[in-house]
Amino acid sequence: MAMTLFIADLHLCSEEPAITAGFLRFLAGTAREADALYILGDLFEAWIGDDDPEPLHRQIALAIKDLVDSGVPCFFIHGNRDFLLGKRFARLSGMTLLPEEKMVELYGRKILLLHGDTLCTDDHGYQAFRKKVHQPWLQWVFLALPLFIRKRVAARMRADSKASNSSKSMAIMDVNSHAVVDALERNDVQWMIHGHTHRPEIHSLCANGKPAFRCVLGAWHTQGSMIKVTENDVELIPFPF
Ligand code: LP5
Ligand code: MN
Repeated sequence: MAMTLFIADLHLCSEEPAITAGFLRFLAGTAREADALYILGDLFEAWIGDDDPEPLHRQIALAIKDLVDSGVPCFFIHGNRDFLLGKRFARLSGMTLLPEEKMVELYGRKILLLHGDTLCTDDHGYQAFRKKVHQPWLQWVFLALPLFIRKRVAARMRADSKASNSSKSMAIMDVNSHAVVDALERNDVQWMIHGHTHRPEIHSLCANGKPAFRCVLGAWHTQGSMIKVTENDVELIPFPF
């Protein structure tokens, strides 16, 4: 049956080989049956430039390329960890890079796709951080730095992020309901799929004066998480690695 798959928040890194193995198995198995695969951000734990020689990156790119070459197109929306993933990695992996919000129509159903961080508008600290690191000139300067310095900056940002998250409430780190309705109404759509919050769930709400649905992908910690869209259904599916 025709189906399209969505995943997000794998946070791949060399220290978590079980997640990588789970992803490689997914790419070689389940994903082959899809009409397309959408990766909605945070595929990697941290991305400091396409020139990083980390062998894991090449391994992942080639595995995605195999899927694409088998006839399954793969699309990518940046997350807050891998917003610097660029054209070189996209070319190597055969993935198509999408803008931060993308409307798709699948089997007659219109769906808004996004990473999810832009919906967390109550997290003022994060939104200020995001605005800064999304400035093209700052990214350009960062990418021109030697790799060992970029690694240190990223490690520092990760440590600061962990420290600041431990003092934030769960509510602040979740999506803001007005931001959700606003995104649905701006795009005149009843469905959205996102990740980022690591709180897998299909929420019902109201937007454009009609029922609407917010589908949240889970992070890949000890198991995988995907959303399967078919002609009849939108299903959130956890699965073992
Ligand atoms: O990532 P996670 O799950 O820990 O928490 C996120 C938010 N944190 C982040 C930061 C990333 O983890 C760091 C990733 C590094 C990537 C590679 C380096 C690229 C460098 C590029 C430079 C141009 O996204 C966290 C949210 C949480 O999700 C839930 O939504 O709360 O937000 C923060 O921790 C941010 C702090 O709250 C705010 C810190 C204030 C910073 C002020 C501006 C500093 C500007 C620095 C510019 C160099
Ligand atoms: Mn994220």
